[in-house]
Amino acid sequence: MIRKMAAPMKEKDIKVFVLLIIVCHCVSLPLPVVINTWPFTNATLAAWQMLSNNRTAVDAVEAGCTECELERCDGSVGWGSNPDEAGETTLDAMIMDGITHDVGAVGAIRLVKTAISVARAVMERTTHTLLVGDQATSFAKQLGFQISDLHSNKSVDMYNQWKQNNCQPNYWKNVVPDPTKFCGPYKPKPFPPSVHQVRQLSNDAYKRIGGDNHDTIGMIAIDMQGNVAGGTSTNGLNHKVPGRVGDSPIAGAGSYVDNEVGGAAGTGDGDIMMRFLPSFYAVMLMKTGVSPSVATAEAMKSIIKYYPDFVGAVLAVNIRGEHGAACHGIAQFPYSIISPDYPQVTVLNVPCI
Ligand code: SD4
Repeated sequence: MIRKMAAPMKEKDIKVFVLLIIVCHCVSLPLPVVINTWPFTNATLAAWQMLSNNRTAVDAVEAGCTECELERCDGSVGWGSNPDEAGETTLDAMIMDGITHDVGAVGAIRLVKTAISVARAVMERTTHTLLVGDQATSFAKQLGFQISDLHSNKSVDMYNQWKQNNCQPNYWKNVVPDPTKFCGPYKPKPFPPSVHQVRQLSNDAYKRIGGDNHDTIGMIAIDMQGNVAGGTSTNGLNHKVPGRVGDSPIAGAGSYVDNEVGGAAGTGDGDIMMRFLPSFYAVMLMKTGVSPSVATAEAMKSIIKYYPDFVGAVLAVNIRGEHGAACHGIAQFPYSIISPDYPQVTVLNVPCI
């Protein structure tokens, strides 16, 4: 079979072609973009201001998450809320740079209010990815971050009420005394001897996100150069076992970005989410050409299959500025966006699966 070869382009045609590509590129790329979980619109604006000043996506994500940390968005981000079982508020945060795939994160960091900035310092001043607990605090102190008490009247009240309520709810199982009725300290309850243990899908503890503890900020920014960054910040779950680290500082769980694809971020029951890496999964699906809405829905479905009572959401944006989200366990999930298509910060609601 003889194939017809295209005639070689003349110089003038090439110029028109290049111009067309540039125009198409601009038309189909509504950049820059900031998108984040929940109606945390001040955070969206803080990130947008960075991008408007031609700063990087990483700067934007840090600024947006910092805004939420200091504003203490919904009590779920920043200091002074959601105390752990010892009455202390600790923070989880991460930041990821789509250019390099560098990640910095802190888990259960104590005594520092601006966890996202410490996460950025982990990324930029070490070759590590995640620092945790007291040692993360020492790292921050060494680099000059301010050390402050993260208690507030609210967190002290929350803790006292929880103690008065026999430490309910909590996250223990298979211990004595019965954790659904009593406070600890707990001891392991012996398991009955079994040769072939039948593992059943658990539905016991996973209705525990609600009210005060479901509003982590997860943010994706794409800057004027088309570079992508993602980040998260949270104080985790109310009355968590001290030392617990959630999904938010785990790359691929809390957030994930790829400069050639876009990014995703999650919020919800992190103990479950980190078992499925929903942000990574959504980005990998988008890489195959799947839309952000479908990619996030697939990521949700992969979790619900095993945890039908799961509560949470994932949002995603691709480098063409298309965005979407999926959620489960609540009626709808609001997310905030600003871009040339949405010149004012806009809160969009998606109905949940
Ligand atoms: C966590 N994923 O620590 C966080 C909590 C959260 O919306 O997102 N709340 O499990």
